[in-house]
Amino acid sequence: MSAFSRRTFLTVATTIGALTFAGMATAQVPALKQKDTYKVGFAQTESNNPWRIAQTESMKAEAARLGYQLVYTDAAGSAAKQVADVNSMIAQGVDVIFLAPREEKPLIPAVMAAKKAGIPVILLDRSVDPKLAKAGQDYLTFIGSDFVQEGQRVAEWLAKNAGGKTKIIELEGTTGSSPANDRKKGFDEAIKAAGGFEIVASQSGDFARDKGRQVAEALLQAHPDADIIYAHNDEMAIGAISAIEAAGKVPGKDILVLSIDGGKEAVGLVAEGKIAAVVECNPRFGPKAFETMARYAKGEKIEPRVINDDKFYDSSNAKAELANAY
Ligand code: GYE
Repeated sequence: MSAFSRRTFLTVATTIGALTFAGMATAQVPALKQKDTYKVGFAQTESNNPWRIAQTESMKAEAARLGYQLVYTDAAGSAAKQVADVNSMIAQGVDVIFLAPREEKPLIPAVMAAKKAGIPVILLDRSVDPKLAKAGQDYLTFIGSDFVQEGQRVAEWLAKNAGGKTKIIELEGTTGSSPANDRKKGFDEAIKAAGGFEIVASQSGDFARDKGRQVAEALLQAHPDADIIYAHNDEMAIGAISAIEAAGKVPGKDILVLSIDGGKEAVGLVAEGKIAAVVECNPRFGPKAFETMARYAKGEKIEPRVINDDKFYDSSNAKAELANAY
């Protein structure tokens, strides 16, 4: 190669390199313009419990306060419908999509389709598989609670207050959802580290009251010596209380029940002594969701996770906090 052609080769190679890099740079979250008003999508996963209803109300109220048009869909517990809902929002040309992905993997195609269509996605309350889609690249950010920490807080309470009870039935949330995965991880690791406890059974009740009741009933029969039930949400804990009572036992005395969410009914049950403790999972997303969107439109760099603060309820504060619970 002559000196000239080597230089030409190097120039061409550098140009190709720069183009490749530019190509990768466009593989970023689509931009959002600053505008007076927006058409915004909110793809809800289901509406079968007070937590979901509080979240939807918070999103609708904030959109209305800002005067934005909200395209709202409810996937009714079906990941496949939720993917279709997001595709329909893309077709309607929304500016942003707020997505509460029902499960970690099946919603990946929806995230990628929105990105391809140039619409930024903000994940609300549940996340997607971090190996398949990344914050700041495929979607803007995840806004929600630290689920691992929620599980840890339940375990820490038990380590201090279980009073000799040790045999745990765990009622898991929706299989493949990030809160079920992380609430299990946080709890199981912390309870193991605490020592002296045994998880005698762990099964999904799909975050639903009646499923929780059925699963608790079967597991209490299989493990009559179980004296603690840890439910990944209030609904399953309330179902478990029915199962405990149907088995002729007293919740709060024979069996300690603990849960996550902190809705009014559950906080009331803490005040009554039927639930021992609840970690709140804050459902009031509206203000933070729309503020994050506005910060992005202004050109601010958005952190990959925006974490909500959660309260904790037990017999020491449940009565006083009841009025503030959702
Ligand atoms: O705990 C549960 C709901 O994703 C954090 O989903 C949310 C969970 C919440 O259906 O009750």
